[in-house]
Amino acid sequence: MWMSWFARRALPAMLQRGSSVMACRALRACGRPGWAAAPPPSCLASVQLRGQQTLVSASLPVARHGVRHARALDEERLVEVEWEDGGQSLYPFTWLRDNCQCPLCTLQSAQARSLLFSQLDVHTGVDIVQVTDNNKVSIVWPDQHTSVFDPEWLRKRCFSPVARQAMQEELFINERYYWDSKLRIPTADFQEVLHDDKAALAWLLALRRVGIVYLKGAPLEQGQMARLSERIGYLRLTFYGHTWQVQDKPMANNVAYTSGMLSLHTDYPALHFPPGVQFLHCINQAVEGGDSVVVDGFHMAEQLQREDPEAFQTLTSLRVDFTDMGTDYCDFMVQSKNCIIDVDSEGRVSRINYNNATRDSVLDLPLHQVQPFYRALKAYVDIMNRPENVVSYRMEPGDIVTFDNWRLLHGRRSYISHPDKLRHLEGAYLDWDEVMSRLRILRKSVHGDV
Ligand code: OGA
Ligand code: NM2
Ligand code: ZN
Ligand code: ZN
Repeated sequence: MWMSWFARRALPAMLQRGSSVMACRALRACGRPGWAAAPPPSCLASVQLRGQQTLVSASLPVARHGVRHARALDEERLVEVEWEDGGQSLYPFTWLRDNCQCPLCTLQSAQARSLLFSQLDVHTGVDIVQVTDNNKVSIVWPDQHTSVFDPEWLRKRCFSPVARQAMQEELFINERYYWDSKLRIPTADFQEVLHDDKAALAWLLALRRVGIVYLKGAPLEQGQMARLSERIGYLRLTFYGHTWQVQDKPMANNVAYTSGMLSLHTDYPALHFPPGVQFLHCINQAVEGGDSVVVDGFHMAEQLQREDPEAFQTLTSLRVDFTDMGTDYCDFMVQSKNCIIDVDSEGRVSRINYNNATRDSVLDLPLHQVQPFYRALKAYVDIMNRPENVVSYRMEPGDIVTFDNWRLLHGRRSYISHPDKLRHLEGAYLDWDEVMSRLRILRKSVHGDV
């Protein structure tokens, strides 16, 4: 009882160091990962307790609701379903015919539509709409084809704005907890994440909502990135390899492969589709230097929009050239054009693309936009470098950091290189589609819903 209250209420507080309330958006999410009660000593916060309620079932009503009545509204070409609880849903004729679940229209083994679009009459009427004895909605179409719809299936697909929003949140888990320097990075045990579905679910939920999760207790040898990726699906191959070794290398093909400082960046904006998720495993840390820094790029973008709307407008509209060329396991000449801040069709920040090292000297802008661009980028970089926004941590051998490479900017302090004891991180990329796929499967197996 207390635990589930805690699991639902404690997340935002547990993520903060100190007591002041940070600008934190979207705390209305229904599902919350579980969080350990004992505050960890440093900037890390434990994630997930075994056996604890980790996710309050989806935001949709778990509708065992029956159908009271169903009828065709012929003028509007809609079927109206009245639910036992008094609510109503409307479904367009065409959509219902398109989504007939019978074995002729649906390949059930793949849960895929086998009805061809050319077979669909997008102006179809209906002959008969009725509620069957076992409380399903049955529709006879003008060609006498019959469709039978399960009430729960229908209810989830209700077209009302509230139901659509709930379904989208359930599918994509888009609500995010924004953070600043007071964040205590959610932390889990590497072995538990590999072997326990509840721990893996809590890991991926926190990765989605917070954007960063620390895993401790990994073996001190290469190969752990591949194991962790297999827990999800497959990793993202790039020109740097399936996994890549961050070390001080002679004739480095990337600034990351030196002992220099890396200012806050996202990885690989030189690609038009940069990797969504990044894993870094510390195998060896430098004796001096090499500490890590991260910021919440979405939170910083929101701050920029508030403080300097013109700069925000510039960074969300001007496309900047990025370049990456060299040789790794093969040679490459990569070019991209990305906005520093991507927004979706509703104006919400969806991805940050910024690595100062790979920002091209080719800048495809008319002269009068060059200085405004630099001014705008400086405004954004200045905000992200404010001490109140930056979280610092130091990776020790056996530590893994997993983070949202579309949202966070990360960096490292320079370090002193010892050739006989090289600082060594192994890294890997994944994409959000594969991570979200595993998240949905784990949610289903752990909670038995959706
Ligand atoms: C990188 C990187 C971080 C580190 O390789 O892109 O950000 O701590 N490395 O070396
Ligand atoms: N590494 C770490 O954008 C970048 O070049 C990030 C990529 C070399 C795979 C660094
Ligand atoms: Zn059918
Ligand atoms: Zn990086």
